[in-house]
Amino acid sequence: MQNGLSLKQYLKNNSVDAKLSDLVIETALTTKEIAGKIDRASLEGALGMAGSENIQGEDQKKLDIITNDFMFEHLATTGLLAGMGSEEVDLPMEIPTEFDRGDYIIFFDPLDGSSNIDVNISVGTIFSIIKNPQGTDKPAVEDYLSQKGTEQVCAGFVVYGPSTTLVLTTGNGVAMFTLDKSIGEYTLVRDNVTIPEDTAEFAINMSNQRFWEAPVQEYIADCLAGETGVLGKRYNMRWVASMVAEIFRILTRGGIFLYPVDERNKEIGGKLRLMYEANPISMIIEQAGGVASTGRERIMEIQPNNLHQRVPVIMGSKNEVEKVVAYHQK
Ligand code: P6P
Repeated sequence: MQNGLSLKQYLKNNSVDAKLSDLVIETALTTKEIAGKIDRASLEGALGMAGSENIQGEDQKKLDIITNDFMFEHLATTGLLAGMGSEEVDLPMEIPTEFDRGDYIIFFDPLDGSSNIDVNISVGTIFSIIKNPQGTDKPAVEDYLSQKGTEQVCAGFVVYGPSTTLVLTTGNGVAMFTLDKSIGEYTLVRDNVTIPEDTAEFAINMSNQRFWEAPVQEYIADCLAGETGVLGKRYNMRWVASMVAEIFRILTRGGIFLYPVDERNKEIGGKLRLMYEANPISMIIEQAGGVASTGRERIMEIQPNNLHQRVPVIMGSKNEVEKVVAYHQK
């Protein structure tokens, strides 16, 4: 094990609650199963469409459903959860009566960026863990939504890319673990990850430009104006269309990721979902010294009102995100 701590050792060294540590380890175990399934998908006919839609109205890939089942079926058996919420399932998922319940609720997007899976571009799993607020065996829907993102006890994501890497925070900084497939263990490769406060690299889907609100239109136009523009520097652009890949890059070399609300989706609040995309990623970004905003408010201060609610997302290098917030205040 390349001198890196195992995930279990890391959690112990950081005095993480024993039950929460067990839940993180079981979640990580499920992502190893997902990684193996993705590796073999093209060999097993698991690529392509499932022929169904999720509550988001998105056509589901076979792997969206397969990975969702992996997460639910394994985590339900751990006795560590009181319930789960998934991008792929309309309502909160209860723990089957044959299994014990625990103190936590987990939200997950089992396969983020799945539109990329058939073209062999990085995808990921994102998860957010909160305490079950009432401690009941069967949390009510309100119990899933009563806490803001600031109340998360753990957030993480896995990038299934050239390497399979877990990015994790339990509230004391951000750590990265690469899956050593020769031994099947996540191995610590970076601890106390911090995002450079400045950047000259933005990530946005430029094809939506005509639909954006004025502040984002103005900011991106100023980026494209380069050295002679008001921002006074040349910007580079990236767009992978897989949030976990963009965020991993930003954690590694800085940057700003924007999925703003636009004319087409402003009635529903934006594209990305609060509970299992924006909140967990925001916790990681903030724990790494970055900023995560809607442009008008801190994402983790939003009071949830729906399991699948959507929010605008502008996050990454502190000084750059604060510039974009200033554009919204003009
Ligand atoms: P677009 C993937 O579907 C996702 O939820 C994020 O991972 C990604 O950043 C975004 O949507 C891509 O959206 O409109 O470029 O396909």
